[in-house]
Amino acid sequence: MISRSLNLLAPALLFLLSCQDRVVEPPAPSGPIPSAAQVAWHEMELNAFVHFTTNTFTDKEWGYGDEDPSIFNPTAFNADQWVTTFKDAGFRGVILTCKHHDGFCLWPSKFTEHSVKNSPFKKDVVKEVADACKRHGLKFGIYVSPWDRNHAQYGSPEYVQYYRNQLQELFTNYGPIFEMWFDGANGGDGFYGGKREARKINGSTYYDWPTTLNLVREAESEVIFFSDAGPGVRWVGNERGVAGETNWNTITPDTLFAGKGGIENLLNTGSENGTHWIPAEVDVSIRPGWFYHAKEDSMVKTPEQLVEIYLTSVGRGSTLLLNVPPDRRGLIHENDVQTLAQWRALLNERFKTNLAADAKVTASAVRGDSKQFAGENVKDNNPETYWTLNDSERSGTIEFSFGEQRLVQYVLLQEYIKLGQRVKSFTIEAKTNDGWKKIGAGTTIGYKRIIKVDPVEASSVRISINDAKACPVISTIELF
Ligand code: FUL
Repeated sequence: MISRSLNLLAPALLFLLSCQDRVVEPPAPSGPIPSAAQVAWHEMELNAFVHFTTNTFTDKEWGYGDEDPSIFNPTAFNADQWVTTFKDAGFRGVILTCKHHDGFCLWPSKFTEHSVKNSPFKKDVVKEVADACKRHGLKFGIYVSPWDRNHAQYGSPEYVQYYRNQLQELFTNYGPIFEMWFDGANGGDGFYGGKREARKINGSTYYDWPTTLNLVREAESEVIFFSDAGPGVRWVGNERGVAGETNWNTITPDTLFAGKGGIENLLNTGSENGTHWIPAEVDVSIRPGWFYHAKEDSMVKTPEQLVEIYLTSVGRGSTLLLNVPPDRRGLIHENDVQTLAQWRALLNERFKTNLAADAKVTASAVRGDSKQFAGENVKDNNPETYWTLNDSERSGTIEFSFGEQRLVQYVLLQEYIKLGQRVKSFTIEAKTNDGWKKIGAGTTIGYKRIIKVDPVEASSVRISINDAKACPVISTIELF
């Protein structure tokens, strides 16, 4: 009898022992994965864009490049005021138009006379802003327009050399530079460039981007290149502040290039089976224009509009690049300062109490039944730990019980993107007094997904991952 029980117990004991000893391997990466610099870029979430040049003084959006530098005179210029305004709003970086299409340089470039050095202002705006960013702990990035309406040789190989010289000047003297933004305006096939006359260039070949990027990388190996097509981050396909509801960080860039038209929808959603990790960046202005115009003082977006933009950008796995243009004094206008502060207060208020933090977590399954991959990991504030399943599993549920009724309005989810973007479909349900109710759903998650659910009093919330490219790997879930 005793030996029979022992016979029965032995396998169970052996199983328990082997569970303790067994090392459960983490999932292998699925598809393209981000570089360390791209992960750091995702984590920034909010950056400020600054459009400032002669246009600020001529009331234009696209200068012709024939402006007299004497008009550039921001008499109360204060880069600390810009950067502290941005910092208080929660921005982590600033990208400055060092040169827009008018070709006017905000730094005293030795390669042109069309710059601050010939203005009454004289100061080096790029240095002022880069230094203010350092003082206040924000990263600094640059926008240097390839299209230059001032340069006489625009359209010829000499201009490309000029453009590269300027990049070298900037990367050598103003680093570290976290992101370089080159826009596609007048860069595509069949577009026209030059002062006030038509000058045809073929953007896909003229700029010879690979050579330029290699040059820049010699000075700043980790810099993130923004363009329609990447290679670091891609344009989101519109200037309204809206990333695709389905938003893959992956895309196949083979046939894409800066300035190529007709690819907006593709850029907006990315492709599930894209060959490269090139996430979308959402650039949008706080005002109708990119540059400051006094007539737009009353048209600054409201704090609520900015919350919506936050949800359709950061809340859809993108980074928001919000343009806030300084005025002719060289200051961020009072209306913009106010709306940014109110926006920050709204975000702090709406995402204040994370109900998941104290909830009891139950996962339908856990990879190798190992604690290392348990559901609890999604609420431990450690972005390096996650809940995941066995390799063959594409779906699973995780439930949060509060022990009492709580008002739920937002659900925040994060994938562990270092192992690739995986989730294709998910559903959110809440346990109300009338039983379980579906309160939200979505497709992709990526770095971050925030779903505004139908507000509901619930004692539990259940998130079901319905489908994924590989076993789902979820690093964070928060409920507000
Ligand atoms: C575009 C430019 O033409 C606009 O003036 C602005 O700089 C925007 C962010 O990019 O390509």
